[in-house]
Amino acid sequence: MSCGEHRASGSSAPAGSSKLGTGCAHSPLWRTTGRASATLAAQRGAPSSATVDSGCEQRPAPYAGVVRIDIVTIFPEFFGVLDISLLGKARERGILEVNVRDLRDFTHDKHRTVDDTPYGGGAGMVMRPEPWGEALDAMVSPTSTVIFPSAAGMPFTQSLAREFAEHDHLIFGCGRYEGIDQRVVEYAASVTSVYEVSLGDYVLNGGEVAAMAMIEAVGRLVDGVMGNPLSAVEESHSNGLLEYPSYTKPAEWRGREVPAVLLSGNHAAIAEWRITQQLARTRRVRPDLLPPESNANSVS
Ligand code: JB8
Repeated sequence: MSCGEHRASGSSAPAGSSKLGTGCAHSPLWRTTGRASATLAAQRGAPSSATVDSGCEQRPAPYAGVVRIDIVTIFPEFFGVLDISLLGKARERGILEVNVRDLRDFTHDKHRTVDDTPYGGGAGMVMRPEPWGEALDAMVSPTSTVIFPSAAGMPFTQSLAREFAEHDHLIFGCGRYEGIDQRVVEYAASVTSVYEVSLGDYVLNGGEVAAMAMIEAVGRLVDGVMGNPLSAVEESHSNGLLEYPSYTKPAEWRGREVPAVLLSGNHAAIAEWRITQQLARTRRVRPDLLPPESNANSVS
């Protein structure tokens, strides 16, 4: 399963979501910030990347193209860190274009209300659908992918990050309180592909931190975001095993020595040692990543 297939078929979105073929009734507000848009246009005709069959599972070709990211949130200041991170440089160079939009700008009442009490009762407040509808209408197009961080969503994985990195336009809808009125998700899914995605099995106070994590995971897969565009950016999950331990100078530190094999200059032995370390570490802390038969006789 390659990311190219995902993009071509648009079939990877969860059930209930769909792509609008043509004639979107909504006026997309392309943020035509000259330079980034020019880069985007130049990249439009670029062939999509293909999967390279390297024998490893799901080893993708280097990514190409520009990814545009819109973030809708009631805490726009949360995303200021994107300016100072690794991704900040990519933004400056127009490889990534990130726009943060304040949900309250899509309200019309004096108090810029974004929440209301839940139908059916219960604790907390729910985000009203109207501002979300207006926000989506201002930025969504049939080629957009809308992502709602949600504790009730599908797990975010490296393969989902790879897939998102191939999309032209990602919209992150960051909920707060008890979440967003579910009709907003249904509406978005009637316009384009929609994903409700969970960072993991724990509960956050809102979608912002989850969106930030996903943006970092996706951003580093976009060609040119990292210093070396052809480097193996996948690291820990490139072969489905956890990473081997790393060491640097000095060779002895506080009585602890670097494993001798790493100083041997024997590259075959080093490669074998690293794989062995990966397997041992994975069996110890993440046996779920190994095929079932690998765990059949493991004691713990
Ligand atoms: C309100 O735990 B989470 C998460 C929690 C949330 C919202 C989004 C994500 C919105 N609470 O991943």
